[in-house]
Order: sequence, then structure tokens, then C-alpha cells
Amino acid sequence: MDERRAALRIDAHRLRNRFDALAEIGATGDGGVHRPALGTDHLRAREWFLAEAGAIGLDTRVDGAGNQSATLACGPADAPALLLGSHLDSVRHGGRFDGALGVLAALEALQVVKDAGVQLDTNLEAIDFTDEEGTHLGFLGSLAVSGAMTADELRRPGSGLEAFQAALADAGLTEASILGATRDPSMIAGYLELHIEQGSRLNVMTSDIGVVTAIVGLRRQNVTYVGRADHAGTISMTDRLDAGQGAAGLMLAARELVMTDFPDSVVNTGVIAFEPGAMNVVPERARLTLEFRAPVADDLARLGVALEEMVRAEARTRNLGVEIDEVDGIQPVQLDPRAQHALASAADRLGLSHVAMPSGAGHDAQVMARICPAGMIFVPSAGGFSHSAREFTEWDDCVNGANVLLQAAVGGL
Ligand code: HGY
Ligand code: MN
Ligand code: MN
Repeated sequence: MDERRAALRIDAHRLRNRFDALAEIGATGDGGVHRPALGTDHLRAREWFLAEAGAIGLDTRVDGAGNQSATLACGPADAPALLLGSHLDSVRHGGRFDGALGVLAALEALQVVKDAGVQLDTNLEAIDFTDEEGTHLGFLGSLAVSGAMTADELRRPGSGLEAFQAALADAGLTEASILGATRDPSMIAGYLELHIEQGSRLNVMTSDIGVVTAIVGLRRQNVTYVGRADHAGTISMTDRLDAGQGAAGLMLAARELVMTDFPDSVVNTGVIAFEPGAMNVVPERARLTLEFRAPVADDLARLGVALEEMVRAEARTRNLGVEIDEVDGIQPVQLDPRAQHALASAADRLGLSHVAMPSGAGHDAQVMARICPAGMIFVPSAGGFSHSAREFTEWDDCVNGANVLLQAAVGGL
């Protein structure tokens, strides 16, 4: 690589100013952010991103799925674009680093290349993907770009069709525009993402950078048990058709199944709701979310079968009805060796230690891997915390990650 490119570094102060400004949008006051996709504060963050990119002098565009891009014509006019990015949406009451760091590091990388007047073999594009966190549909934006989003899935959002369509309207999007956001893979040279690790392995291995080798697969379902509403004081304990007991029994049994038979997998219930939802009424309906993850496709499939048997066994045991609605899911993926090599070489050039590691979190990179060479790097998460206000990464680590992303981008895949 020529010396000028190798000498490029991000402007840490500028990145920090943007990071702190973005963290104020949807701030929860305890260090976290609440920016569920297409909600008020996420829309504000999206506008802020476009304004920042425009102020840098980058061309900006928003596609039919709401993915926002800032582009830099630093390569031949007909050259494909190397995409750098992540997501600005957050989980409910999440952390200020998840997704945001990757989007801002991408924007910073484009500004450094622009200001240096460096010409590359590809053009560069900083991209903010819509609804990575699945407030409505997980990886909505990247699935649309890859052409993998279907009309059927758009009719079954986890947030409910009415809430989803209202959110789309607020963002000026439609189901048709989402389905029309597919891009030509031949015009995408690759995708690179900087992200916080959201776990503790980098801390344990005392490594500066994680070069991601593979990303976990996951499935998400809504399970509803149906019993009978009764007076909580007068119906005998043995005569109850208690939907809440079905939900509770499933949660405990699912954990036991995974801990015993699927040691590399995880299962989580993050939402549970009873109807009619009164202290003195035996719950007639209990809806719980069931999300499970496995690093290899076969385990994900076997775990899905085992969990479905368990869901139905709980219903039989307690004389309850049960409905299982599949929300969304994604297969595990191996990331591109060339992208891994480009990221590891960039870390070497910067004198940073790095270790190859899989991801237990899902990321847009696993969707983009279907249509282009995709790679990811992690920087350490203090305490391994994420998806909460406790999420934190030392600023030096953020700067290291942003420089690795920049150097990998100018080095090419
Ligand atoms: O849930 C995940 O793994 C990611 O944060 N969307
Ligand atoms: Mn994320
Ligand atoms: Mn996340």
C-alpha cells in the first residue's frame, strides 16, 4: 500500500464530537439511548446523519427501505462501492455504542479519504441500515438491499402490522418501496462493519481487535398459550386453565433444554404479556417471545424442533391451546476470508493485537455476506455489557476500531 494511504488516520476528536452529539438523540439520561427503529428519536438520528454527511460534502441518498447512505466518488465512475456501516436504531433502552459507533466510524473514514484526496479502486459508501434490531423486522434494511425481504414477511412484523405500517408511513416508506430496494450485487465491492463486541471475550483475551469469523443464526417466534379467564379467588387450583402457567413452564423448560442439550446455543424470552391482565383474574392468554440462537445451521434447526415439541407439550400438560407465530430469523454465516484478511492486515499495520472470533450477536454483515464479501471487527465492551445503559467501550478502543476500518477500506479487499 502506498505510504499516503498507510498514513491515513481518523480524526479522533471529530469522531468523538459526532459520537457525543448522536448519543444525545434519544438519550435516556443514564448513558443509554432509546431509539427503536422508525420511532421519533430514530427518525431524528437519521436526519442528523444526513445533515452531517451533507455538511462533509458527501452525496446522500435514502433507499426504499429507509437505508441511508453517504457516498464518496473516490474511485472510477463505474467502479463498485465498498460499503462501510452499521445501524442507528437501538433496542428499547439500549446502549449508545451498539450500531452508532460503526455508522460514525464509516462516515469518518469517508471524510478522511475525501479530505486527503485519495483515489481508490472502489468508491466508498457509509450506510445506516434500517431496523437492524428488529423492532419491526430484524435486519429489515440489509435484507431489502440483498433482495431477501419478502412481501409475506412484511405482513408479519414482530411489532404487529398496524404499528409497522404506521411507522413506515412516518418514515415515508411503503412495503412496495422496501421490496424495491434490492441492489445490484455487482456494484457492491464488499461490506465492512465496526461494532462493539457486546461480550467479554476480547477483555479475557486482552486483544485490541476481534476479527469476526462467523455470525450466529437466530429465530424469533411469538408463542401464545390460551386458557380460560376465571375468578382468581373462587376457582379451585386444579380446575384452572391458567395460560400464565404454560408460559412460565415453557420459559423454565426451554432454558433447561438449551443448558443441557445445546451448550453452544442460547434461548431468551424478552417479552411476556397476560390477558386480560388483572391481579384477580386467572390469565386467559399468555403471549411470550421466544428467541433462540445457534452458531451452526444444523443446531439451529434441531433446537427449533425441540423447542416446538416443548411448547406443545406444555400446552397438552396444562390443557391449554397454543399458537406459534414465526416472526423472523436468519441463518448463521461464515464471513469472507478476504475481508477477514484485509481487517487483520489493517490491524497489523496499526500495531494492534487481534484475534479471530465468532459473533453471538446478529449483524447486518451476515445478511450482506449473501451478496458480497463481508467482514466485521469488534472492539472490547467493558464488562461485556450491551443492550443496556451499562454498555461502554473505552474511547481509545473506539479510535482503534475506526482506524482499522479506515485502513481496511483504503487497502481494499
Ligand atoms: O440481537 C442481536 O443480536 C443484534 O443486536 N441485533
Ligand atoms: Mn448492533
Ligand atoms: Mn444490538
